[in-house]
Amino acid sequence: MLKLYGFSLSNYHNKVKFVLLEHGIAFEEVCVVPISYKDSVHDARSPLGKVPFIETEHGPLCESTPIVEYLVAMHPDKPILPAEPYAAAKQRELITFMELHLELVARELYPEAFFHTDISDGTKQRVQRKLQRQLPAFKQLTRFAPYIAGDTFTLADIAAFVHLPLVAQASQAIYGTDYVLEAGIDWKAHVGQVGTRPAAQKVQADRNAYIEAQRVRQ
Ligand SMILES: N[C@@H](CCC(=O)N[C@@H](CS)C(=O)NCC(=O)O)C(=O)O
Repeated sequence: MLKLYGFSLSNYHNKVKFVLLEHGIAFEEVCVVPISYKDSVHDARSPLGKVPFIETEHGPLCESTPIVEYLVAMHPDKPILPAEPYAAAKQRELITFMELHLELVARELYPEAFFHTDISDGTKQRVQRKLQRQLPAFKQLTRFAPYIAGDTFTLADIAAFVHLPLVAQASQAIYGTDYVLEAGIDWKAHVGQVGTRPAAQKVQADRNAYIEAQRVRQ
């Protein structure tokens, strides 16, 4: 059976986990936290020590995008992505845009926004400029009616569900303004809509349990 390595706080881990749950693909989840993982051994399964990574019948695989693409190819019976090439490419476009131009940018804020570790003013200014330009650009690609690309739930909604709240909460914490909302993206309504799905609820419940366990430990 496929093994998914990562932890329930990780948005990239949760993207893959959501896909697996949503499409009823059997998997075993193995809890691996990046820092302790990096400290332990150099592991060719994920050489940068990032999560998620998977173990398959064919071998290991890291990076959430090729992992999802592998699932698409391995499960042609499951509608993870549309069969029509342009429709599938439009979903990949949204996901790439979110991850490259929003999440990866906002990620520089996370140490201070979420983990009590200061970041420099220079970083804050640089990230602010990018988010204020790139969020309105992203908005132009979306519909949110009610799903990100229209009236149908897609893979891009799974990515939005795990990534957009972090971008929004990080900008709120650092700048006092939710730049996602400011760009006209009602991410809370979207999270509410997607959050009705059993797979989303499982991902969210596991995430909350992880946060609670960390809180108790401190
Ligand atoms: N591009 C990677 C990003 C994965 C990623 O950044 N994962 C975070 C957790 S959300 C991580 O492992 N961080 C630890 C590190 O970068 O050392 C993917 O799509 O899988």
